[in-house]
Amino acid sequence: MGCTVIFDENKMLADIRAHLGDYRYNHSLNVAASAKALAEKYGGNADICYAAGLLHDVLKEQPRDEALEFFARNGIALTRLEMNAQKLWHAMAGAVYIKKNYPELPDEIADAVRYHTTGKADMTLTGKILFTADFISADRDYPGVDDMRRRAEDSLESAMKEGLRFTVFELSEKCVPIHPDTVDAYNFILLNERK
Ligand code: DGI
Ligand code: FE
Ligand code: FE
Repeated sequence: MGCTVIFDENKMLADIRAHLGDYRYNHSLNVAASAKALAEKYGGNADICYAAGLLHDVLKEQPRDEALEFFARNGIALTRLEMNAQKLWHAMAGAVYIKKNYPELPDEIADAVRYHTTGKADMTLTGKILFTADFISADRDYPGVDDMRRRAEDSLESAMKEGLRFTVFELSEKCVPIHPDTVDAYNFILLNERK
């Protein structure tokens, strides 16, 4: 009772299966496995991190029109930058979706999903674990993934610092706007580094 998470894995699996193609479905299973392993290593709640991994991209394939309607229906106002950065929508919409459809799950799951793409300053342990798991899951195969996996063995902060540095670098190289939460996440890590 009390501290037990009401955790229906089959409900989540059926839900993401219905929303996602094979590629993104498998990615979600892999992120869930990585998030669980990181939780075990860093003292997080393995069930909560696993659930966050399963659900983190649930609305990644939502069509543009549906996403805009979903925001309007749920009273979510997008900033001008967010309106122009469709890649950020699935994190914002996913968090609202989880709150509505999984009232039995703790709020930190929806919160971790909300910030899994941008990060933010001073994230929860679950948030850091999900953010890192998304970079190192078994399906990831980008130049530098081995370095990210080594960093994740060392500390979540080391992996997040590199992930955020990489994101800021890539976006700025393509002249894509950087969300204030991404900048806040990056600065927070640098300013709180143990020297
Ligand atoms: O959903 P995934 O592909 O698994 O990964 P994700 O949710 O981390 O999304 C990564 C994408 O989000 C990537 O194409 C870059 C984009 N992104 C991340 N931070 C920002 C951003 N896009 C903008 N415009 N601004 C950001 O700060
Ligand atoms: Fe995502
Ligand atoms: Fe993802």
